[in-house]
Amino acid sequence: MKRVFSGVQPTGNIHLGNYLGALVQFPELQQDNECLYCIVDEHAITVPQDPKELKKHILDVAALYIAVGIDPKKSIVFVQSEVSAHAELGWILICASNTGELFRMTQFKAKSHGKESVGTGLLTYPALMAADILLYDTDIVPVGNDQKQHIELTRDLAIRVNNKYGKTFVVPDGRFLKAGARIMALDDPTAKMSKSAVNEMSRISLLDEPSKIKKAIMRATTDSEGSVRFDMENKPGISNLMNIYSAFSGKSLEDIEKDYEGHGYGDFKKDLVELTVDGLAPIKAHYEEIRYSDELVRTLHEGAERADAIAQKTMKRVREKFGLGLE
Ligand code: ATP
Ligand code: LTN
Repeated sequence: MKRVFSGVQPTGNIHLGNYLGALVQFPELQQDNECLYCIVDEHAITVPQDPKELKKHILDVAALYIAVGIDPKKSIVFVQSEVSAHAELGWILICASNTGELFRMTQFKAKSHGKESVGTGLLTYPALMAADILLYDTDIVPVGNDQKQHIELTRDLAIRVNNKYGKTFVVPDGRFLKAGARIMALDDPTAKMSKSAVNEMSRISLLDEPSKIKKAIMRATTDSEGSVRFDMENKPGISNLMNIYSAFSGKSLEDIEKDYEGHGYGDFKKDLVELTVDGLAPIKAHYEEIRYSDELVRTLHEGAERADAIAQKTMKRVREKFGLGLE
């Protein structure tokens, strides 16, 4: 059995990018693997957060995890800050990393761009992400494409520590999907769909009403050519919508092109609205049942206990290898 680990930040409404890039992979992996799915609240505070909102968003993400099909009896679902070993190993891996490699991360460059000053956590964040993954001897990390560079750094750190101190960590692999790995903003297909974009019409959140989904898709930026053809470079708008269509329908891009030969964008978009609304409806219905049940918090406590038991074993090994603490 392989070990799987992934995390989502409790920083706002989970959108189609998060879902089709990462979350959609989570339930299918739990059949044949031992999975840990984490709500990474310590990552969220790399930028300022309102404490009340953060607490609420932690439970929102937990409920969505279960609503998309994660079974907390099979997988371990937990909150990062409830297992103190994340922060502990995070520090050790900060010490194992160089400032140069952290300054090179494109996410750091993007988030610090044009700002006079940013929090240090924004720079050291990939070492904490590496700690999340390496703590559990993870083999597979299902994520969106934007995390590729962070997974590479995690691998580099694992290999570096193993070379210096002897075999300490498992070297993990990222798992990226074809259609959903990089969903772009609906109003600007050159930018990643994001929780933080100002324009609500740039994204579809998993809990959006059908009327909002319809509006956002019908208004989505396309081009003047009018043919449903995949060409990310020259036709990024329609290509992005085709990726979403493919992810929800399971159809290949070639089949979608064939199906819409001779049709305009209007027909395609109408069908995409239906596919998206139908695809998200069961998640939304399930979410409402879970979010305010007492069971949810109990599940998270239990998850943290199970995660902590694994993490403590790794930490014992790490302290030993690094020469930390007493004999
Ligand atoms: P955002 O940019 O929307 O604020 P994020 O990337 O900062 O999100 P998370 O919520 O932690 O942070 O992301 C959870 C998962 O969603 C990660 O695996 C990430 O790779 C994936 N993801 C985020 N945005 C997209 C996107 N536009 N397309 C595909 N996958 C995405
Ligand atoms: N960095 C990720 C969230 C994240 C994560 C992880 C993903 C934190 N720790 C461990 C996979 C494994 C993001 O911003 N999307």
